[in-house]
Amino acid sequence: MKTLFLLAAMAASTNLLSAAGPDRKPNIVLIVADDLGWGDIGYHGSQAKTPNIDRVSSEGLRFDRFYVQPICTPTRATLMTGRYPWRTGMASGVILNHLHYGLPLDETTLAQTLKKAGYTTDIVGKWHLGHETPAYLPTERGFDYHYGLYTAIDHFTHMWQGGLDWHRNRKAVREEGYASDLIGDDCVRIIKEHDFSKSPLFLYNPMFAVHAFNQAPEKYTAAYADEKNEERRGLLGLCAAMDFQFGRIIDALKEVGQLDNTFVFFFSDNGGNLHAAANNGPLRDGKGTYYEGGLRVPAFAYWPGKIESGKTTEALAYAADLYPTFAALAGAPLPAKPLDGVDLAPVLFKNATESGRKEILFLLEDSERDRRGAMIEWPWKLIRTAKPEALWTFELFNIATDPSEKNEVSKDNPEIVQRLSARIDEMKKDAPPAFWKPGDNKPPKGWKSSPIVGPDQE
Ligand SMILES: [Ca+2]
Repeated sequence: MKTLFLLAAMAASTNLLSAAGPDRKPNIVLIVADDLGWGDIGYHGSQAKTPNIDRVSSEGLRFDRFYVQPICTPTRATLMTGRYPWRTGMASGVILNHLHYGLPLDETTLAQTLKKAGYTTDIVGKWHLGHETPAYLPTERGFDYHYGLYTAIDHFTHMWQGGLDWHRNRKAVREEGYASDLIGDDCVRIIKEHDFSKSPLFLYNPMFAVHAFNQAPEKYTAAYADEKNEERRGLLGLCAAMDFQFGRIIDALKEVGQLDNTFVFFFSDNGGNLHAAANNGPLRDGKGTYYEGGLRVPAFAYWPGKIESGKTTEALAYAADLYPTFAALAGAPLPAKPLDGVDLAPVLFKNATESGRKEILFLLEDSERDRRGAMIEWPWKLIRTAKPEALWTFELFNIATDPSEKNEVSKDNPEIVQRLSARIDEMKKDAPPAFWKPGDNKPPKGWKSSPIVGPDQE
């Protein structure tokens, strides 16, 4: 008994030393903007002013070729599993209030993996990977703590379709306040209260900014009083809120003396929504499409003293790459299922100009009614679309020389079209059917939201 106690005490003190000593594991802070367009970030020359993001990214490494899926749930599924969302049935559609599915429970989430490596794992913001049963909720998927929403909300009332979607650790909470302010407050609180001598922190902050509705308090829209389009002014206010809260997180890390021991990564979950006044700059189209405006997003990494300041990389990267990258930083074991990501460490820390990634397969809807897929095999991008009983329609672009996708060149390159199309078929041949079915974008007739979204009680 005595020996056991002694061993336990030794183990505890060893953990303490390794957490606080020179070989301590870095904190990981992952901030994900929602629907932020390529042209709505200050450093891309935008009307939107994002001074904090501009400054911090200029002191880190900007990713110029960072790709995601074109809508919310598929990108988040990619991020949490390190796997293409079509491997998990999550590539099509988003999990709306009335839908019942969630990220399959046999997937090992990024949070579970980091937890195994000794991290405290907190998520503050939007989950969007299932809310039907407690088993789907973030606190059952590797997170020690969750605050925020499961699906979508009005930024002020935190309601959606008549249901309250605002929660703290599986308890519905009614609070006053603008969602971005409350989410930012909680991130700052977590950083200030965390005992970094006991465990490194993984803070995942999927913001709800800048997602529609385009609502923002006057303090965020005041700088844009000249903007006459109300939708656009609201979006600019959301960008200001996003940037302000981002800045507070960096300041909090500095205040607690953890900035030099924290790896920060920022990206947008998909391109800007052109139906909600977003701007994707010179990129074509936006959210929900396979054009660059839907898939190529602002992204950067920041770690003072570890990542060289003032650079932009052209290395091809995809949301799935963050899983192995974070796991390697954390010294965490990878899950048994094969990942679709590459460790970005050589790009981040050794100035490698290539990530090793050669291709990315995107699938949005792959049902009997509407089939759409896209494949990047650098520098080519093939988009293929078909309606029932119809042959594929192909579009091919050289996205290295034609980033705005103005020149469709499929007719001139039939071999490339054929190769990439065959590669899509090959990659997805064992994919399970998508959970999302045609018609799922609308609730069934007569459907009413429960007063609280998800299984929570007040
Ligand atoms: Ca989104």
